Amino acid sequence: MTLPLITTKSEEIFAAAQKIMPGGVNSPVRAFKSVGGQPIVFDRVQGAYAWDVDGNQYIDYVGSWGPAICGHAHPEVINALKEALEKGTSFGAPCLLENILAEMVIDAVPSVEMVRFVNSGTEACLSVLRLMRAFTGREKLIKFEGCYHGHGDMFLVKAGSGVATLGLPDSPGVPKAVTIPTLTAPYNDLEAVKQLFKENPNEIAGVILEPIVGNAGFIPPDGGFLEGLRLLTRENGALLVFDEVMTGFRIAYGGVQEKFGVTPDLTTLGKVIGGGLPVGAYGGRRDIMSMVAPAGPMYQAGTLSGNPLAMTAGIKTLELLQKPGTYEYLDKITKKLSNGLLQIAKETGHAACGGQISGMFGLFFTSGPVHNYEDAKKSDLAKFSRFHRGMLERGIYLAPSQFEAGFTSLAHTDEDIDQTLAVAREVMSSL
Ligand code: KE4
Repeated sequence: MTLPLITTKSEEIFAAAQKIMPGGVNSPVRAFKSVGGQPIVFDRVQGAYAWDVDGNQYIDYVGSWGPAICGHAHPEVINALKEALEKGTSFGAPCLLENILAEMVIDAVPSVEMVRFVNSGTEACLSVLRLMRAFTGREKLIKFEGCYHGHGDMFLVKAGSGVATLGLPDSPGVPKAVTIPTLTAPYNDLEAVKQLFKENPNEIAGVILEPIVGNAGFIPPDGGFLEGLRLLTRENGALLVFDEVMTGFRIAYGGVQEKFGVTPDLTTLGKVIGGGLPVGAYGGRRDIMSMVAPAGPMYQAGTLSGNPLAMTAGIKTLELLQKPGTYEYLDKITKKLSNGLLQIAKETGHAACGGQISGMFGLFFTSGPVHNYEDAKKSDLAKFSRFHRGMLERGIYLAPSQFEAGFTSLAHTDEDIDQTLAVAREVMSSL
């Protein structure tokens, strides 16, 4: 990597993109609005690396926001897709591949006895909310400030991710009537949840949360928080929903619910289970899932749901993740990265906190601790932007927002981590 970073072609392509697509992107966070500067236009990815259209190579810690956990374009996934392509791209009819991936998800995720595939995490969360309401006959839901559950109207209340990045706590176009039943509490605050149940007796369908937050930056649950929510929801006849779109098959093969030993009633999934192709899923207790059409009255449908290509990529990805030592490896290299970044921040005089669990990590430029979104917002966002740009110019591609998490993969090597830490030391010394 030579400085200054040459991004001529990225600039040309992104300038043209802004004329024909809102903000030049198909998902807001990609526009680098939160960190500023020229977004990088990707040309190709492989393993732990990405190359932009100007030929610059990066060690990639976004991994398409989670799906690339086995490394980008894993040859076994690509070959499986090539084979599947010969049989067609979409059936719109039942196919064996759906059974296979469904069985794998049911075998892996403690809460899932039955599952429905959809085409995105947003669709999974929209559907699971409708199911929560259908099953309980109640309308209200509790979500947590800074948690992001896709762009469904009822969730865009103090959401995280791109909404937090863009400072749009309530997006225009969301009818007040739709968000009134959405109650919010600070993450890790059981007392606040207890109070909401007290103020809304028998009206709350359920509680939905990221069991480890990735959309307000990386924020793990405090000890007892998940267990407390399990108890509170049971006591109040409400459902507990883990949105594991980001954490599913990343924190452990069975997700946060396996690693932390707390089983929700329903779970949403996405990203990893599609191996990089569009996918989402919601699943849980059989008595609840049996309400979903056509087995039951709760309607939900999708043209490309369960399509053979996404199923194929998901099956192969989960097969790769089943190999012994997978999660130990992810934890080892990500711990080295996270601890290294924190140590370097300390040595170069920057207040910082953060951590990692398995292949998911985060770093805040604040002394912390960060227990919730309010704490996260105390970070030095300007310093994060300078850090992001400095790392980018030296070939390290981090998520372009303080309110995102970082992701490693099985393709990241010790040498990649060493290289990343060496660059981080150079950048932090100059911040
Ligand atoms: P999608 O609709 O983007 O597939 O999934 C929505 C979603 C739901 N739940 C959780 C916990 C999520 O993290 C997401 C999506 N994550 C973001 C990353 N912060 C996707 C990146 C983007 O919006 O471009």
